[in-house]
Amino acid sequence: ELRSRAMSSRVGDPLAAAAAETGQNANLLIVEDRRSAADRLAAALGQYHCVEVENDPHKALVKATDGAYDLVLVSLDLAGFDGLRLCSQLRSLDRTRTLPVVMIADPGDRARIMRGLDLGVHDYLVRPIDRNELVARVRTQVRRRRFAHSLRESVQASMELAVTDGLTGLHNRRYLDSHLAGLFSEPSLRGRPVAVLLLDIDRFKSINDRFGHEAGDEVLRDFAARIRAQTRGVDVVARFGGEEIVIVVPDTRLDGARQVAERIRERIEVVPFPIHRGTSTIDVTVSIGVAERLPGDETPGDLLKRADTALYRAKKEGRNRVVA
Ligand code: GH3
Ligand code: MG
Ligand code: MG
Ligand code: MG
Repeated sequence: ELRSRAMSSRVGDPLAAAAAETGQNANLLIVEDRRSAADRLAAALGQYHCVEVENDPHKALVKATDGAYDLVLVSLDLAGFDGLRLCSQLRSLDRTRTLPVVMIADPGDRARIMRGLDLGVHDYLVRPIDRNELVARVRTQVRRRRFAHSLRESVQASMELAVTDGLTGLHNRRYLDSHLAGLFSEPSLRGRPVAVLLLDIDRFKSINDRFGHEAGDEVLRDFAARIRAQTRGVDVVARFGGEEIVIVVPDTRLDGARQVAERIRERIEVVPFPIHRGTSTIDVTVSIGVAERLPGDETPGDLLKRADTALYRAKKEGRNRVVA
């Protein structure tokens, strides 16, 4: 087996970012069993990339699925093996489906080149290979892949932003609304018990007034974190409004939900909240209204309204309490 690490990884190099832009410094796998041909490819591409040569197509497939490569060059003429089969495998496996593949073919290979392109192979080169063309075609594919990756990452990031509250990191109102809508519209979920807790910090306005809006934000963040810590992964915790949080507790009746609420209420009351970056602490309490879904409920609004009524009673009865 012939290996050549023609260029070491350039992590931390100030040129690395620029290299990413220009489609350089990629990890390439060359599948070619003729040593002189492999050497020529490795020499040309090794100037710009990290190159590895593999002469066994079966091992090449395993390596490619490990995910360490940015592109695979496949010679169609391997001894006793149709390189097109490897291309086809790379295109069909989940882990390599988007991995760029470039075929290396002989002039007589037109039919197989066409079949390869049909399979979705990204590009090809015909022998004798022009060094500059090889470098340019590989660079184009590496750039395309990196662009697709960065696009996907930014789409994921903005999708996450769209359903997350910036201050607390909890789900936002939009996420909550669609989650609740699902609980009322999905046939498999409509018959299941579900409870909601509506939490509202007591006299939060006076916290802002006495200690500043920044301290109010610190309390809100800590409040959210404590609630997250007191709930399970299946519970959906969302910022409902300013200092109000909704918790959706699946497969739970009123009694179970009341216990969850009481545990949270106590957790807020007993442990003081640090403010001004931990230089002092204040006591905070929370009022919680709890409701469970009833057979007559048709919309999330019906359920939330009962939780809101219960919260209103908790406030009226003196705050720092749970009403179900
Ligand atoms: P209670 O609920 O006990 O009746 O009294 P309260 O003072 O908490 O009631 P109210 O709902 O009237 O006040 C909520 C306050 O929360 C008003 C608003 O200025 C403040 N607030 C809303 N969002 C934020 C925020 O993101 N950060 C800070 N610091 N304050 C916020
Ligand atoms: Mg409020
Ligand atoms: Mg209020
Ligand atoms: Mg309040």
